[in-house]
Amino acid sequence: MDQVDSTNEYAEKSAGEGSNHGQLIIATTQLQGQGRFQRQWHSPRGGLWWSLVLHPPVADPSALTVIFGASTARALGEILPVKPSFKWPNDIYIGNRKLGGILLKSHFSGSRLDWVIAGIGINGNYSSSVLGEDLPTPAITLMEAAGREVDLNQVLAHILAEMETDYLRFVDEGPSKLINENKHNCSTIGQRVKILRDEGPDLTGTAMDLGTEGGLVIRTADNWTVVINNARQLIYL
Ligand code: BT5
Repeated sequence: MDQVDSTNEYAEKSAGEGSNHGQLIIATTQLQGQGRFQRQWHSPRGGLWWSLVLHPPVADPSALTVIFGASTARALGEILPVKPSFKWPNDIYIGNRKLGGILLKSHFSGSRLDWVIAGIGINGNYSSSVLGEDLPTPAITLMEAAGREVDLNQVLAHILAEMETDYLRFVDEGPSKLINENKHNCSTIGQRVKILRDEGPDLTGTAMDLGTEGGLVIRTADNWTVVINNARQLIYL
C-alpha cells in the first residue's frame, strides 16, 4: 500500500478475518506507526515498513521477537559494510544508533495460538535527521550505513529469506539452539542495565546472557540471577 495507519494494525484485522499464513502487508508510509507500549514509530517514505501474518504451530511464539531480531541483523550484515546487532528484546542497532525495531503481536483463543503478526520497521533511504529531534536514542538509516541509497526490495527479500529459514527451524526444533547460535550478535549482553517492568519492581544489574526461551539473564548487584521475559523499558547505564 502507499499509505496506511499501521501495517501491524492492518495485518491484525486481516488475520482476524482469516488471512493466510505468510501474508505480507507492506506500506510506503505509515501515518500511525506503532512501537511497543503504544509508542509512536516514525515511518517516512523511503523506509521499510511491513508486517507478516504467521500461524505458527507452537504454544508459545514469544521467542520470535529475539529470533527475528537476529535474522534481520544477520541479513543486513550481509548487505551493509557495517554489521548491525540486535538489542534485547526487539531493536536493531548499528553502534549506538537505532536502525529498526520489531513489534510482535500474538492472538490466542483460550490457550490456543491463532496467529502472530511480526511487524518490522527499518529506516531506509533518507537522512535520520528527518525523524526529528525528539528521539531518546539517536537513529541511523540504511542509506547512512551504506553511504548510498539501497535497493529496498532487495533488502526486504534478503531479510525475509533469513526470517523464513529461522522461522522453519523455530517451528521444528524450538528456540534454544537458534538463540544460542545468534547471541554473539546481541549487543545487550555484557552491558549494565536498568529494567523497568510492569509486573514487579525495577531491576538493575548486568546482562549476562539470553535464556533458552529468549529472556534476558541479569545478574544483580547482590548476585541474584534473574531471567526477564517482559520489560517495559531497558535503560543502558
Ligand atoms: C519498536 O518499538 O522498536 C518497534 C517498531 C516496529 C515498527 C514496525 S513498522 C511496521 C509495523 N507496523 C507498525 O505499526 N509497527 C511495526 P519500541 O522499542 O517501543 O521503540 C519505539 C521508540 O523508538 C519510540 O518511542 C522512539 O523513541 C523510537 N523511534 C520511533 N521511530 C523511530 C525510527 N524510525 N527510527 C529509530 N527510532 C525510532
